[in-house]
Amino acid sequence: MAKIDWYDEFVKKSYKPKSSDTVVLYRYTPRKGLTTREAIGRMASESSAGTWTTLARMPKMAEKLRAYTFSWTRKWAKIAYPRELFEPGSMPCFLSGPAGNIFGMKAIDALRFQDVSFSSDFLKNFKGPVFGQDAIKKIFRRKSGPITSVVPKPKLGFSSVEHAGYVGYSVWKGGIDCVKDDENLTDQKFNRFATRVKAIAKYRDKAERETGEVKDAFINCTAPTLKELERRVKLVHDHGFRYFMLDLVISGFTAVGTASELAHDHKMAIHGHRAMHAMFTRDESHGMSMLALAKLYRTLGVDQVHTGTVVGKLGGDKAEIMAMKDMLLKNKVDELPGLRLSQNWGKIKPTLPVSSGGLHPGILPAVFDIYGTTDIAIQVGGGTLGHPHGAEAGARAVMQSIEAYKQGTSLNEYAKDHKELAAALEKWGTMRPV
Ligand code: CAP
Ligand code: MG
Repeated sequence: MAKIDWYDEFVKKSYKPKSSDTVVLYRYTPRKGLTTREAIGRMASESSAGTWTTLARMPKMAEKLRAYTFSWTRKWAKIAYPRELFEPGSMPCFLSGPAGNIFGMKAIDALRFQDVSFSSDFLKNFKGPVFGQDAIKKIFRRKSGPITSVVPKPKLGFSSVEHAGYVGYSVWKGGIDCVKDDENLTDQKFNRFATRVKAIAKYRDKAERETGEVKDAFINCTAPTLKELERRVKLVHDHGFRYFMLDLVISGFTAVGTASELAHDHKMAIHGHRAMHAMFTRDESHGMSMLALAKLYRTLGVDQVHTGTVVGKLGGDKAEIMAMKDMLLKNKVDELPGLRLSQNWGKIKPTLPVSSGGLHPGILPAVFDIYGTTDIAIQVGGGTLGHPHGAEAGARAVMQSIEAYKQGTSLNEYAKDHKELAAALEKWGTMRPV
């Protein structure tokens, strides 16, 4: 009988990945009745150059384009992809294979893209972030972080001028670095994008004159088309901002690539929001890990990306967050079995993790402990604007909490002669919102 499929040719225990190969770590659950080999052969085949049946004619190149599952258990599999498979510098092309059809194959009940180890050959066609962690020094002219921001709350409703004049100006005066747009604010009728950019620039200049500090904003340039994205980034740039914000997942990888080009052209930093990530990062047996997603964004050139809080209102596993922040901040990381692959970033700069979502002054120390550093970015929306004495006092309470942590003083002790922090602690204590 003629052989029908050739999946088995994609499994090779003796294969030693070449230094130019890209390796992906998958967690997989084969369909009942299928052997491990049948499952992992399908994964390597369908995500590289194979198909479901043998073929009448094979091009010469086919052999070179073959991926191999070279290491596996019944739960984890590593697949090596040759460099020739991918268009240099194209994240969409890369994802179309290892993150493509295999996720829908009947043979695999569940599949998770846990991490990828990019070769230096793959990375050389990506520029990475313009600033990354250097933003602390180069943009804000400080020796250490965190970079602080506040999102107007409620999420939507403020006019452009209230957004800039009430929230922006008040929190800048209270010591915060940036006002940040919420993810679902783009260019609505009640708060037009262009008017907001102008108003934020005006109040930024006033706050900078009055405080003598550098102030900026994460203005959401997420747009319906790439042309409009470009137009919005240009407007933000022309108003003297050093940052712009992009909602990464919903905008798509081509948009992130485009944004990175714009950031390099204009010498700007990208604040990366991640709305929609939890649709596919949350289920630990299927989808893609947040760690892997964040790695794609560092590669593409996002200067700071939301990574979670552990103690705030949104999900996020502590071990994964700790593994992810090292992956984002370090130049080289080692493998952590079942969680992370090793990565050497070469010349690609770090990406700053952003901790946000249900934070308030009472739990900031816990966040810094988890991240092991204050050189990250934090966003405290409700936990600033819900302060009993208003936005500026709320901002002061956040800054006081940071200062106490840096001095190694307990919040309760510090609050004795810092009334804004005392009022915040009275309202929220160290509660962990759910
Ligand atoms: C936080 C926030 C952010 C989330 C996003 C919100 O506001 O503006 O969008 O942090 O989640 O809309 O919830 P608060 P993540 O400070 O008032 O909670 O950072 O996990 O991507
Ligand atoms: Mg938000």
